[in-house]
Amino acid sequence: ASIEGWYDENASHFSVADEYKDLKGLLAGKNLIVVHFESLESFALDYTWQGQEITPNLNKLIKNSINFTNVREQIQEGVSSDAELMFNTGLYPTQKGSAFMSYGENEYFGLPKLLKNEGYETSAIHGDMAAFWNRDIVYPNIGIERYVDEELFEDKRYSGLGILDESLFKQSVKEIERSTKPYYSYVMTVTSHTPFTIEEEHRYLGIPWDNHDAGYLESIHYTDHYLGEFYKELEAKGELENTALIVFGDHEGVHKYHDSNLPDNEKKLPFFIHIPGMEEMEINTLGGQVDMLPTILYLLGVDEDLYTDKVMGSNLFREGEGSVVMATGEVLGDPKDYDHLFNAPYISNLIITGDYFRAAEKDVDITPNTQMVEEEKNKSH
Ligand code: GP9
Repeated sequence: ASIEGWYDENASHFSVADEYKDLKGLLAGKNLIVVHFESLESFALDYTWQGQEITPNLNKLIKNSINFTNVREQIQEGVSSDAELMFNTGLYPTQKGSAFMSYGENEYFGLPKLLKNEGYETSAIHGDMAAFWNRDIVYPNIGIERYVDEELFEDKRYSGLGILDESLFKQSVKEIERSTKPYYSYVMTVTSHTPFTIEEEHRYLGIPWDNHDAGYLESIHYTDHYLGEFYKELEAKGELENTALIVFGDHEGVHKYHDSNLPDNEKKLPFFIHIPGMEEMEINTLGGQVDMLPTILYLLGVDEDLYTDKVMGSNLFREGEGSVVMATGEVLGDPKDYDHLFNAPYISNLIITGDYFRAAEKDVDITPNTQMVEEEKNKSH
């Protein structure tokens, strides 16, 4: 068995159910704005505090979106950087440490790189130090040409880990306006980062601060509020006419770091693609973060030959109920190709640690994992 063989087997994960065949190319040529939303969990979209929605703006956007409602967290120790890795490269995180930190110089397939080759202007905007998670090294390698880090922000008001998301979104409008169309703009929020100690003046829901979960809910609500302002401003400037807005939660927040009284989240993360004016469509296929990229590539109408030997997930428009391998190695769903899926994070680890896409030798043997597959199957069956 080899990595190439694994990719060949994975081809069936890209075949699309008949009802979704006409969606191919829906995003072709559009500007893409991606909001990587820090610590956003799915339960928060449905949750209310004394009748107030936590995420009224996300909920409104979803009404004109393709909404993937069964996507599970797959990050490892690289946390937010693993979410970026999966979204932009379609690889699973390394099993130890962070791929961004340890393998930042690798040759990567990247959504921004692919779009750049098609004439897109590509940028990332994040209110933190450029070197955090080694982003200043990794970004050029995945095709992000311009990285607007905290140094370049006009309004440098801090909260917690980085610059306030109010400032991030204002800065992002400016960056988007100055970008040549078509563009790919990756906007990364930070205010809803643990430990959720958002200042009183930014707590708009009025949840008593001695409520154990107030910090999480208030900080998510705060970022949602300015995402709503961001959207309005882009709309007013005519920037949304040929644009799709993609939003996803990078990893769990309140359930990851705290004992919480909030509803169980089952490791679900929001992921939706908003196109102004479209009718809401819900896709409930079980999947993970690594499936976001193949799904987007399908919607972009990219020729499959350009990515089926590089990205590792499944197209979420596939037939059937889907399946996912979690960071723990547990497989959810009932895949016909259990071994193939179980092996995926292990294969990805070989790809990243061996800099597979740069290496001339593609015939990498993957047999040592067979024993692990057997052990895991015995545990779960
Ligand atoms: C840091 C931010 C948060 O810049 O992206 O990272 P995390 O601690 O969630 O990995």
